[in-house]
Amino acid sequence: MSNNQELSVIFDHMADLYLLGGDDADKYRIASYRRIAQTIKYLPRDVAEIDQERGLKEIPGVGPAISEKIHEYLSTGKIKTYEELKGKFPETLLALMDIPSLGPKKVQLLWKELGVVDKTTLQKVLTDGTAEELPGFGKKTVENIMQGIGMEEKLKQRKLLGEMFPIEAMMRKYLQESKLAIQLEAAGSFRRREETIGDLDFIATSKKPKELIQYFVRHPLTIKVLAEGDTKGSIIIKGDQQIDLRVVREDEWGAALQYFTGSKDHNVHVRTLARDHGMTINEYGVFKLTKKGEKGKKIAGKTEEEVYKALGMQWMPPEMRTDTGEVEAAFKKQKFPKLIETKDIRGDLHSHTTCSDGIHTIEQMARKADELGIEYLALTDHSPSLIVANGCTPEKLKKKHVEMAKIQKKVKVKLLKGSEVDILADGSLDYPEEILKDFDVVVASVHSGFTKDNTERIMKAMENPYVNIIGHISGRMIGTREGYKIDYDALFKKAVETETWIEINAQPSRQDISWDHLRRGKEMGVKFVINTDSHSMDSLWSRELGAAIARRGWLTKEDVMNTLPREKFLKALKEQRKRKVAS
Ligand code: DGT
Ligand code: CA
Ligand code: CA
Ligand code: ZN
Repeated sequence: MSNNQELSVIFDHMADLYLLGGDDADKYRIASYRRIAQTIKYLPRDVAEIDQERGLKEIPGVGPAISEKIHEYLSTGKIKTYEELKGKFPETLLALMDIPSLGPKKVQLLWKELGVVDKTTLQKVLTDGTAEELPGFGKKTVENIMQGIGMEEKLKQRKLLGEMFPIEAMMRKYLQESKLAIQLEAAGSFRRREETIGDLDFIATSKKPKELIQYFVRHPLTIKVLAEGDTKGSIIIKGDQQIDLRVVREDEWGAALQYFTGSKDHNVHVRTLARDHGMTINEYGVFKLTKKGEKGKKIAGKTEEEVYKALGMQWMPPEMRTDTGEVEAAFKKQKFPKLIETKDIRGDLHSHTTCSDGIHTIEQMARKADELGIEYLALTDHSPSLIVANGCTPEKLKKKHVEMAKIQKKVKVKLLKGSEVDILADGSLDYPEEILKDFDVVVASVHSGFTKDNTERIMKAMENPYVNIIGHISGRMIGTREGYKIDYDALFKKAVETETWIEINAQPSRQDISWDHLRRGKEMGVKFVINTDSHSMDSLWSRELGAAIARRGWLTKEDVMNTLPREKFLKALKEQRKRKVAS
């Protein structure tokens, strides 16, 4: 899969390099490189496989020029145009553009005016005050860039959970195909569905551990073997992803899986409580402690359920192992909620089409939804004030709705007329009432004012009777932008009062609202919806990511409105509107 990761980076860099050269004339090309970078990153299968089976034309956005470049990469490992572009600039310059708040324009200025070529020279001009003097810079800009450097360093060695899904699936499939693994699972942060993931930790059982390790380290995408032992292998694959594999004994499978799933804090807490109850636990099993406090008889290890049970606890889904109360609850045999699953999600209430900044048409989105079994899909293009996102004017909306009615006859998914309407600075909405009225679903979101506290602004939007949902509540972008300030409790209270639903935005870099606010919201009575905020049909799968966020927040099907079957959901939507208008 990591041909995909690497190609995605290459296309993104090519767009950066054209911009860096000041090649604004090449807007079209730049946009198409950006688009293809996004598409490839989340493709469920490796481009090489797609190429062999059905051809690259299958991939949306791939025309002859891009197709040629991908072929070149697949056969030579390089793209000549890319190498030439890189040759025009200092080698270290490219990395600077990955720093949040530092786009090609700023990098170009820093380079040409102040001779900045890498992080060291950058740090220097940021701290000695010279950068501040550049046109378009200033104290605030400099501060933002410094913050950006910190964020980038934190994220550098980690990938977003959404980016890890295809990599994990690719490796799991490869290992399964060997027929050497009996049990197999990716443990660690991936199994817990953390927001970002460092390395992948596979655990397996096998009759032939050594052969399995040998097979593993010889994966075609391996670029470096870090370890190759009898029971443990560790590799780095293309795209700089570390993957570990441990082969354990069958009677130790549960203990190993539990141990390597973590979290570390969860494990430490479990071990402390085990000691208090005369037991000890490690990656090989659960053991009774002798009178002297030494490790005695082994009492469990084969399955995870058995391990927890021996400790006097009930088993819990890995997403809950955050050491935020689940350990005590499991000891007290408190009943855990039955967590929501991906298959429970029936509809998607936030998506974009070519009417605003989406890259696929209404028909393409609808057909993909059919393929994925999505029962209802709201096409919520941006409102006009969002110029960067090519917002939908009232005229464009009219055309869009006519087109939707036409497509609706050809597809199964129920298409809902929707909008992601901008919440303006004063909390009012970017469409007047006559237009809002006509939508089936209105998602209201903030897209500006990132340095302010936006609590009041969002509360005011919740009071608007036509707002069904608040989109991406904090505005954060993982690794590149902190969210603006908000008072979660105040917003939850208002959401319940005004009967406004809160979105769990499942875009891989957003994951917004973040999971750690969900339990509080649920306790206060908030209802949630899981949305993909897709800007392409290739993102509609990410409700799986939405389910993961919800599971980390202990949500059940009942907490999430779009688990309702179509008719019930449409009814709930109408009733919500009726009550909101009446109050
Ligand atoms: P990552 O890779 O940074 O995204 O996070 P993890 O959680 O996957 O961490 P990793 O790969 O270092 O270790 C995998 C699991 O192994 C971790 O979740 C818990 C367990 N583990 C690792 N080191 C320790 C340790 O020193 N003590 C305990 N109790 N568990 C550990
Ligand atoms: Ca890990
Ligand atoms: Ca590891
Ligand atoms: Zn938005």
